[in-house]
Amino acid sequence: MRKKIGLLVMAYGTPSSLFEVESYYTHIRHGRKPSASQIEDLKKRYRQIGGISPLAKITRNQAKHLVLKLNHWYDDIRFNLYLGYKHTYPFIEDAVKQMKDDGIEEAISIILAPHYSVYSLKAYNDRAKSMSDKINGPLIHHINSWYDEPKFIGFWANQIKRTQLMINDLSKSMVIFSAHSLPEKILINNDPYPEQLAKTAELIAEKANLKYYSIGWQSAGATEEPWLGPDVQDLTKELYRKHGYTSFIYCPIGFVADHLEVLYDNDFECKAVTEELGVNYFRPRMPNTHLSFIEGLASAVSKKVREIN
Ligand code: FEC
Repeated sequence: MRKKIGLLVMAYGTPSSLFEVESYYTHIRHGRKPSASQIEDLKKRYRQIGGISPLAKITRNQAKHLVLKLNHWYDDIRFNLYLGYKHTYPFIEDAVKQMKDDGIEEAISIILAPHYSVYSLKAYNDRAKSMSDKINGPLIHHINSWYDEPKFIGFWANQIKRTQLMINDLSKSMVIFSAHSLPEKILINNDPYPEQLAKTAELIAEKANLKYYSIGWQSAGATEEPWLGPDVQDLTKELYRKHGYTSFIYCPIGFVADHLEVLYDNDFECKAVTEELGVNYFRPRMPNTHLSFIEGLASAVSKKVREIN
């Protein structure tokens, strides 16, 4: 008989309609209600990308593809999928409770974001753990990060090579790798986030034979405190001013799906910068449910399976 293991897939979550934007935004801000103009600004961004984010559907499909792949790989384990979101229903806690109700005793968790930070991914794991502690199980084995998974690296390297085919003068092109910015205070305790992003970029660059590339941060919050920089938009202007690049390839490698932060912050805001400079904007497709990416996630899970057996 196959051993039953819970597969807890955790992801950011998105509002299912513009009506939910206020409660979603309030949740992101740890219960502090945003001002009317902040809410309107966020709704405006969702409208700009078509009303709602495609993220919910993509996340569900990513999780389904992952569990199918794992159940295909293993004939002695049966993975049962549970999806829990950080900022919307069903929350991480709901998914842990559901596992318990379904009699799951042991689970592996994976977060649909590659790079670990105390400020971001740790919160997912902490919430899952405190719920399982509260209800006395299941035992959850966390995958903390998977930023160097070869299939994930290969996915991006291939996307870059494909994009380069559309560029006439490659010597005048620049690849910008990026992830969501976080408050600079994360650096005080040697948070691994910037280092992991740099490693992902290095591995992709190596595989795509890139001699030069740049790393930037994007989507910083509108707060008083300093956030990690350089911001991708400033970086674009700076690189253009110094080197006169005529094409920019944006690779938001800290994200794994088409969603607001990519479709608006890259495809609208960064694109506007390139238009202002009169240069070409390229943004390769996101991992979404690409086979190579799903196999990268499955490989991270199988490493955890080996570790716990
Ligand atoms: O498509 C969608 O509807 C959702 C896209 C979305 C993803 C995402 C991923 C990350 N965030 C991270 C950190 C922060 C910090 C703040 C923050 C704020 C927002 C807001 C929206 C939003 N985030 Fe997000 N994030 C997404 C969406 N995020 C909307 C609120 C408006 C705004 O600031 O733009 C600031 C909180 C505060 O103000 O106190 C910090 C990180 C990730 C990548 C890792 C992960 O997926 O968990 C880190 C997708």
